[in-house]
Amino acid sequence: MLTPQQVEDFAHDVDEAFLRIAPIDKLTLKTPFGVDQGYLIQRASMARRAARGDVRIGMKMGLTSRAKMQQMGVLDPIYGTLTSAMLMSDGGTLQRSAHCHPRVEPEIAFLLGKPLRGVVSMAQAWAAIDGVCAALEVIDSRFRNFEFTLPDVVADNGSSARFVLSSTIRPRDLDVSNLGMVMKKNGVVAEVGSSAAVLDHPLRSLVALCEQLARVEDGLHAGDIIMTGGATAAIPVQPGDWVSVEVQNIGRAELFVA
Ligand code: 0L1
Ligand code: MG
Repeated sequence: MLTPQQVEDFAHDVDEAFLRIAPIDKLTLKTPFGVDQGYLIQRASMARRAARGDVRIGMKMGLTSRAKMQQMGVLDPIYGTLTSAMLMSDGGTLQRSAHCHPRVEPEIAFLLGKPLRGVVSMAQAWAAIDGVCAALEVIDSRFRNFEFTLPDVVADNGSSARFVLSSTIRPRDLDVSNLGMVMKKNGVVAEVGSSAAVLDHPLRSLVALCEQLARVEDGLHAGDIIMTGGATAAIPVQPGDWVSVEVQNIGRAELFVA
């Protein structure tokens, strides 16, 4: 169990690594701690960003694919906060030098039209969604070589860095359970997957997020953007790269790396 001072110190360490773009050793090397303590550190480090004017605009889910869960030896996905500074415009430019070692993964994002709290059914979760987008998430661990334990990556806000959304579609009868997803780098197919890779159905990611937030008496707000999790492996990017995602029946989003 960490003391409040240790939580603050770790939040400072991870925030400094973020600000200085200087990866650090995983926090648990210094003092081991559990996932719940990781969320306390996450909360404290995001409070530092909020104090600098960065505004919460939604939540991300991570480790939602079986491949990533097996790799980390976990049964549950993790969550992090999305802020205004992370949102890129579609076709926008990612500055490589502003990140430690960015990787990009294809996702489906939801826009909430209504708040969601507690244990909700898939039907209730779907009814709260106003829009669906194709999305790219840029992940960028603040830990050296992406080496971390589960509590570390939770403390680091799920390696979140930036994200880009396609235009929104609102079809009530869209089935998002098994949509083809193609991520291209420089016009060449880099990864192919299905939305089914996200907990078998991306809506389950939203339901799981509500359950996890309920444990800390938190919930989702109308207007929140929810990134449901990577459908394929994340790919590293370098200056000059151009990455796009196309999601069947939804749309396309892209970013450039400078
Ligand atoms: O969005 C994600 O699934 C990333 C979760 C953290 C693990 C990683 O950095 O690969
Ligand atoms: Mg992701």
